[in-house]
Amino acid sequence: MKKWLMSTNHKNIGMLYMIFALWSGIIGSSFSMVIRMELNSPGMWINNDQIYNSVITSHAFLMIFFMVMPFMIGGFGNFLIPMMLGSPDMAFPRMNNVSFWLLPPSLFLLLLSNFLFPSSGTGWTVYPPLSSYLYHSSPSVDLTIFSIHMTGISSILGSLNFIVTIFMMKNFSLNYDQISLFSWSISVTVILLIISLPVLAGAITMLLFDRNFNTSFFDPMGGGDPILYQHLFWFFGHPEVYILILPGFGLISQIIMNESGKKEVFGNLSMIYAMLGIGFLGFIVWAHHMFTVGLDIDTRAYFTSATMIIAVPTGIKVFSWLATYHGSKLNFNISFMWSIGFILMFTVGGLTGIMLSNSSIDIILHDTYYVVGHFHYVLSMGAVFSIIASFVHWFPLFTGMMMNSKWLKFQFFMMFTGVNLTFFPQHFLGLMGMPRRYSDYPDSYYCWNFLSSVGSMISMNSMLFLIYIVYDSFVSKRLAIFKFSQSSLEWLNVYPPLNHSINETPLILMNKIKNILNS
Ligand code: HAS
Ligand code: CU
Repeated sequence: MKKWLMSTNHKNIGMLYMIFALWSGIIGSSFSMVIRMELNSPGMWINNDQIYNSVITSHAFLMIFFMVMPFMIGGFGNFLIPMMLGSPDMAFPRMNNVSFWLLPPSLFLLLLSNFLFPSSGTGWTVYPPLSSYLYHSSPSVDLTIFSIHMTGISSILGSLNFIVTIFMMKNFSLNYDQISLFSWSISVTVILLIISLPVLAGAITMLLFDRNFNTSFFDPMGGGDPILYQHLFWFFGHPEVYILILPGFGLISQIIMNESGKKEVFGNLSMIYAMLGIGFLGFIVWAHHMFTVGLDIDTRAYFTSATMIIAVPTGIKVFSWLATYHGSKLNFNISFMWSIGFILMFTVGGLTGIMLSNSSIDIILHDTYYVVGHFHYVLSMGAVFSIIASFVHWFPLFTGMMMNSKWLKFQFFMMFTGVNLTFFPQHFLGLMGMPRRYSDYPDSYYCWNFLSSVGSMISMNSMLFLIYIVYDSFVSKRLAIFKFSQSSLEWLNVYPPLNHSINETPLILMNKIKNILNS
């Protein structure tokens, strides 16, 4: 056990990340259920706005930093990328272990911040003056800041590891345009992380100094400026949302390539350029989160136009996925269903993003539930769908087991219904003027809020069902029938044929898969 926890093997570390992300996801979803219970009907159940705001803050931090990022980058990235590149392991295996082990103490600090009063009710943006000492006088915000510092260090170390691995340790027979789209998506993601995270670290350190050491970076009383914090935060924050979705794009590309039976995704090279384009554009649009702070009209015109341009590379990706499926013989299996669900729902979220990018419209919709609807379509139905899609897709490879495919299909439709019922009504609430981050509302918002809460219960139950399906696959010991097409075998195994570090894996049945592969 101890050997496994201290392992430097990329598959063991990938497993640790996935298990960690699963637990954080369970805590994060529990917080979301508290939110939906509070908003189920008018009136206050929690009866304390500070606690309500701390719940939404913890929900966001847990889902972003402790669920989506560890699952996609740490979990799938570690497990799959060395295999896809044909390298024996990550470039810095011991640093890899350190990256992982920075996360549990970081999670601990974040959760600990909830036990102080007032707890951190700042939202994930941690804007001053709300987050300043005056309005959050306990050490809770300091704990949150330390927690973000630690995940930040973890992400930077992980990013350096991936960038060196992908560009220095790929098999020499592969050109850069031949490495898998998932490897490319992780490369772009980690570059975004390396550029944007230090800016966040700077901002929260300045905030820490404002809170504890009498500086006034963000305090007008001492000549500072709270808007400066918003610029620094969103210079990180906008690239961060692409950090959350780009690995998902890569994962979905692998699945679609596999399920279509084609050798490559349609427009493989333009897919790479589209990701690079999204990554670059992501750095020059940050003020679309700040249209209401009093930017002048030219600045708003610039940020509106620049933001809208992102629809072009994203459209290239969406249409290329559809073109890959076009003309292929589809078998409606579970990987296919999740991938189509991803494309449809992510596009809905993307289009509402284009609505919000219009600064004049955003002045009305900013800080309403319309924004919440937007980002849950791209996150809960984009990022999370790509995680679940890949989880069910790669599960046989990871564990050697098969899940019950009929149950999985039912679970997909349950989840699909649940999340849409949860988040589609939130657009209506936003258009009606319901603000985000409030724990109570007038009766006129009751109907859509009630439906949203019902939807959240359906999706929560479907996730519990998925956990049961995983449990069932282990106890019934349904041996994996190898289901990957030749094209994905080439990406995964040909360079060299699965002969690396296989014996160190904790997954007992991996060797059986290896035999099937080599036969
Ligand atoms: Fe976003 C707020 C705009 C993508 C996540 N976003 C958020 C927040 C999060 C988030 C978490 O401009 C809230 C942060 C907070 O706590 O305050 N977002 C966009 C745009 C895109 C976009 C333009 N967002 C994402 C992704 C996310 C994410 C991806 C995470 C995974 N977002 C905004 C804006 C706000 C915002 C405003 C601030 C709102 C406010 O007031 O606070 C784009 O990347 C989306 C591109 C994708 C598509 C769909 C596929 C493209 C096709 C091509 C044809 C489409 C065309 C467009 C030509 C566009 C199919 C035609 C237009 C029509 C409307 C028909
Ligand atoms: Cu943004």
